[in-house]
Amino acid sequence: MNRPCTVVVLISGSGSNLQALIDALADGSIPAQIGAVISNRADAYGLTRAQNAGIPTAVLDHKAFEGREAFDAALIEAIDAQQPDLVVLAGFMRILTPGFVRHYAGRLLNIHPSLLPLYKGLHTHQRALEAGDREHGCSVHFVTEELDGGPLVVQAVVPVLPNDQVDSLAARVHVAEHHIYPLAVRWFAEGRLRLGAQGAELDGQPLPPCGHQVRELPAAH
Ligand code: NHR
Ligand code: GAR
Repeated sequence: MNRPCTVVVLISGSGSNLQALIDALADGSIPAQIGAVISNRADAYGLTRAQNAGIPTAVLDHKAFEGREAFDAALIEAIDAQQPDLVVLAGFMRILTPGFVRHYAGRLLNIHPSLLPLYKGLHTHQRALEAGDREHGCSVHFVTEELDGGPLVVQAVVPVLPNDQVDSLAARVHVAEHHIYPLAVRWFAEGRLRLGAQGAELDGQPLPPCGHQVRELPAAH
């Protein structure tokens, strides 16, 4: 068997997407392992989740560095110590420099809480509610220099319900995130997903512009 795919996960907060990856990798059916979890915030609960799973952690506080270039250089050093095949942004809240993004070209994924290209940036649930959208969701994409603009891999669509508030809508999107991020990591680890010259490819075929669409999510229990 080939060497499993080593993944480094970058977080800033709760780490529920990290937990979904930990859980998805637990039974060994996905040929991947998380080599380390790195947070830019010392108080991120995701660090506790990693420690509970026996995964090494590191904290790199961006405020301790003089500018984004210096922070990203230190981040690259910490990540590359793991020799990762894949780097996963899971609620990581710092914009990355072009040099960082180029260094990990084709092996850097993000999950964003909107149906990209709608609502790049922050406060996505509020913006979807204010626009009166009937559907919202989340997107996994390869990270490029264009913020939230890299090639899409998979999107999950969820309904916006009549009485939704930011919290209720965000919770529904989170369930979907926890489904599609492990799916994308599985495809990558199995060697099925790659970034080609024209965009993301699955099994050697170009994915559609909005990526693989998921609408029927397994019922929540
Ligand atoms: N970096 C690049 N170059 N390209 C992308 O597509 C990136 C990225 C870094 C992070 C995640 C992204 C999201 O999914 C992501 C995608 C943070 C901000 C932001 O404004 C925007 C988008 C994303 C993450 N961050 C502020 C900053 O000044 C800080 C905000 C905070 O600390 O709360 O870096 O939404
Ligand atoms: C997720 O909803 C993710 O899509 C979003 O932050 C949340 C992190 O949750 N990412 C961004 O907004 C990136 N700017 P988690 O820490 O529980 O995985």
